Amino acid sequence: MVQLLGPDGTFAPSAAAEEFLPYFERLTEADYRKFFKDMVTVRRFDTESTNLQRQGQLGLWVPSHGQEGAQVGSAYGARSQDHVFPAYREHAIAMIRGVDLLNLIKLMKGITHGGFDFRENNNFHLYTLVIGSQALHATGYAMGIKFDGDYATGNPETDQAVIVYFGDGATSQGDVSEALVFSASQQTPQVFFVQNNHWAISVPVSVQARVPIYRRGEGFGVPGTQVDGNDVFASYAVTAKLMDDARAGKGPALIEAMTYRIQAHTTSDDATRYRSESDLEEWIAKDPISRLEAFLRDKGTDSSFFAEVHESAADFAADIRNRTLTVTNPDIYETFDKVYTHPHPLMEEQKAWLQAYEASFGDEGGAA
Ligand SMILES: Cc1ncc(C[n+]2csc(CCOP(=O)(O)OP(=O)(O)O)c2C)c(N)n1
Ligand SMILES: [Mg+2]
Repeated sequence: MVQLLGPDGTFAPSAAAEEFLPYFERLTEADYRKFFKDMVTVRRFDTESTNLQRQGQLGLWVPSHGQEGAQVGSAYGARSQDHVFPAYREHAIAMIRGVDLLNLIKLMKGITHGGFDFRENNNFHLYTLVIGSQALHATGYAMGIKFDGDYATGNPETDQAVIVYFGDGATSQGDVSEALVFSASQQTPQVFFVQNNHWAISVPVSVQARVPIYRRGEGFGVPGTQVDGNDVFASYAVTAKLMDDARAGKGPALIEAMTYRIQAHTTSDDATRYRSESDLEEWIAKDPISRLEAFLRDKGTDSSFFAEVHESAADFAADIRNRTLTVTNPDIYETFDKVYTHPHPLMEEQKAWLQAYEASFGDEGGAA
């Protein structure tokens, strides 16, 4: 496993980390601090969103608590021209790509179909709740990049690659297998990033995979690398290298980031029914934020830095809360306008039917 930072924050690269070290060495003190700030901010946002769900503001929330190391590191491993295909708990990656996180809130409030266009959001694509289907979207997109010749030209500023995120459970889906087959045979410029958080709702990863997940790629011809997903530096270095390789035309790669889902699967799940307290404690001890904090403190980072980060994260969460409370429901007729990209006669017909039905109630008000 590739690891640079141990659970106690000691910098001790594992043997497997050697080929990725040059990527770590590019990072500056400012980058370390940025990684830390992003992890703290998104965890605070995640807690606020969970609270908003508990208070009846959202239909559902999907926590990312514990997975910030895998997400923040890998997000910085992609370049702005790359395309990112998330599953549904990649909040840190959305934030780093410049997505207004209120759009995620609106999605979980059930009032948009995603609410943003990837072209306006630094190539961050729509959240996908159908397990694994984004792997096919990503491979299709990467095939497009290949056919258009938008990679392997030798220009790092314009060559593109794709990164797709999914979970350990998703690796059992046919869609993911098909995406790997096509990616290998077409040698697409792409990285498959698996966050192995050890659970697919209540099903443990030991039931999903008899071999470590990073080895699953090999059978398809996609080489795999296992990384400590709670080590933000390792996640960054491995992703940055493999995305560079993909952009340069060296073919696809699979990364398995070992992490843990500290909260329940979603706010609709009760994780105490299927997992042990001792497992949880073991993983809390490997927390990605506290290990980077230990590293930074050891380097002499002033306490005021940590206080400022927590304060700004609280402000970020307060802003999300305030804006969530002002969000209004969209006009019901918009539903018909957003099924197709262009006006569609069937949608016009259905919309007219609903309008006539509503009007039939006269002044008593509509059924909707
Ligand atoms: C095609 C499909 N089947 C089943 C579900 C129900 N479902 C939602 S999340 C989930 C588990 C996914 O686990 P994993 O891929 O490990 O991702 P994680 O939520 O752990 O990040 C399942 C089975 C779904 N959303 N889509
Ligand atoms: Mg999982």
